Amino acid sequence: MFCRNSNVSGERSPFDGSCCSGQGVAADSTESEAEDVPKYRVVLLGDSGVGKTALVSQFMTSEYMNTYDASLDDEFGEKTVSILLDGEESEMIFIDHPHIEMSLENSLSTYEPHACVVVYSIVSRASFQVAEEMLNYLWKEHFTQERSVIVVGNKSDLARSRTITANEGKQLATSRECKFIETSSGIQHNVDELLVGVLKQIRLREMRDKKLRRRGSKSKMLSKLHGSKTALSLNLAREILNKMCLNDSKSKSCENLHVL
Ligand SMILES: Nc1nc2c(ncn2[C@@H]2O[C@H](COP(=O)(O)OP(=O)(O)O)[C@@H](O)[C@H]2O)c(=O)[nH]1
Ligand SMILES: [Mg+2]
Repeated sequence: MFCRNSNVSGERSPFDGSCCSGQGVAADSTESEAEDVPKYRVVLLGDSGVGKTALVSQFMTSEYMNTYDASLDDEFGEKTVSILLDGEESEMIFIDHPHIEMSLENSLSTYEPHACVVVYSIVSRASFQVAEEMLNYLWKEHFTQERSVIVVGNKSDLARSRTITANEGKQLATSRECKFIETSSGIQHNVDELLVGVLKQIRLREMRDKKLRRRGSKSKMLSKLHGSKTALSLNLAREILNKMCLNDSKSKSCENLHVL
């Protein structure tokens, strides 16, 4: 339903000059290319007034946006934008409902988002507490472990009224295995970095999950070969693998949105 093919510049077909640009498949490939573009749902969360809507509006002006390829569906609080990053196109659907309109539980079950962006304002302790409660919920529901969650301290331009230090934000994010970034939609600070970071996190996680699944099915094949006692060692191997990934990610900075 979000399919559009309005890349009017027509400059960057990934098949240009490759063996796949043969005329015989041209008509079909346009259609399948459009269908092949992955679509990711991102839910914006956080107290009222922290700047969620302002951030999403800024995303629409990003230099990473595929020109003229954005759709606004304000009635449902959804904005779709096509992003070109590392030569790959992805469609991102930002879901931004007013805080009081939809519960977090409802948002998760309705949209099954690929990522959540939890925003607080660095000048509002109350909004930080709301963010903390939301992160606790996401943690309890295993969302932070299974999907991407980015904690955002917005309004960083209001430095003199700051009540939440960057360290507090980082600590909150790290304790819940999330990424962290401070932004200002007012002066466009780190807004593009956030947009790209969210997409990067989703892609990295997808790649990791694929790898783990592949390894899992390999181990399954091996376990068939080696008989039933391998079931235990398969589980053990999976656990070790998971721990390795988690340790790996913990040792890296929560502020680097380009690694898991
Ligand atoms: N100074 C400053 N004001 C901001 C920033 N982002 C949003 N605002 C203002 O904060 C208010 C609430 O923003 P809005 O996007 O509607 O918040 P939402 O309720 O979370 O969607 C508006 O008056 C915005 O202009 C920011 O980065 N810096
Ligand atoms: Mg809003």
